[in-house]
Amino acid sequence: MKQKFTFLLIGLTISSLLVVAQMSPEELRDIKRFEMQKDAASTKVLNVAPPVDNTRGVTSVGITSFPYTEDFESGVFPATMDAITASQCDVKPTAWAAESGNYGAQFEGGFYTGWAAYGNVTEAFANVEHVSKLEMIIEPTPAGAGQLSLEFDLKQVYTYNNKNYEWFRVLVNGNPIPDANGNLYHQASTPMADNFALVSYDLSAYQALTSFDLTLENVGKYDPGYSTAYDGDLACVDNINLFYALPVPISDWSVFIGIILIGGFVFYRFRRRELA
Ligand SMILES: [Ca+2]
Repeated sequence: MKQKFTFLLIGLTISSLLVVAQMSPEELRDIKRFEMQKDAASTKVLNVAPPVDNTRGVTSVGITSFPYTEDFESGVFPATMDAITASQCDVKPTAWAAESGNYGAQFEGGFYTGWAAYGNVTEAFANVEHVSKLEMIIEPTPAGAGQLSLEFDLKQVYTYNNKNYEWFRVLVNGNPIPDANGNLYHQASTPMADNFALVSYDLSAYQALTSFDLTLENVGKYDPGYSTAYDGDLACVDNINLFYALPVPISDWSVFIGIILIGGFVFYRFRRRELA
């Protein structure tokens, strides 16, 4: 029994040392500062123990009417969205996450507990403590005219110059789907200087289904209160739009081709006159 306990103690010590070995000197300094702040009952203490809920969202009201838009301006999540958080993360409407208006949805990390070094998206989302989600149930039947599409504005930030501290993706029925550019996940390209960008998803492969789950999912290491030097490991989402995209009508194409032809003709006449 005593021997087992010793092995357990050695195992725990080695795993703690491994976690510490992965951190930058700056990060280690902030851990110390955070502990001191906590002792001094600082106002910057982060959400140490939000409610744990890792189950699929089943309480949200199905989205049946399109276009469906959500700009988070009511300051609370609508009945059509389930916010699901684990122990070291959160997702909530905040002013900081707004692309426009007063609110956007802010996905964030927490404390370093449970975080390891992640080299790819699968490893990162295998984390169980830092993953937060917004889940929707889409009921497209009967399908409208055009291709069911999803768009929203996305901005991400990360801490300690480590872009692998923050990852974001979209899933249908639990499977990651690519955006219009083929990206199965998103990461910021700078720690804090990225702007909001519009991301688009083609959902037409699912529009014949009676219903499907649509999930916006984030995994991030730290929350915004952790370090004064960084904004946190966050994904900010605003202006969600679920709609049926119509193909460009043929009449519009003929106008476009007509402009090119006439433009070419005018240029030809101009050149001829110039050469004459
Ligand atoms: Ca907004």
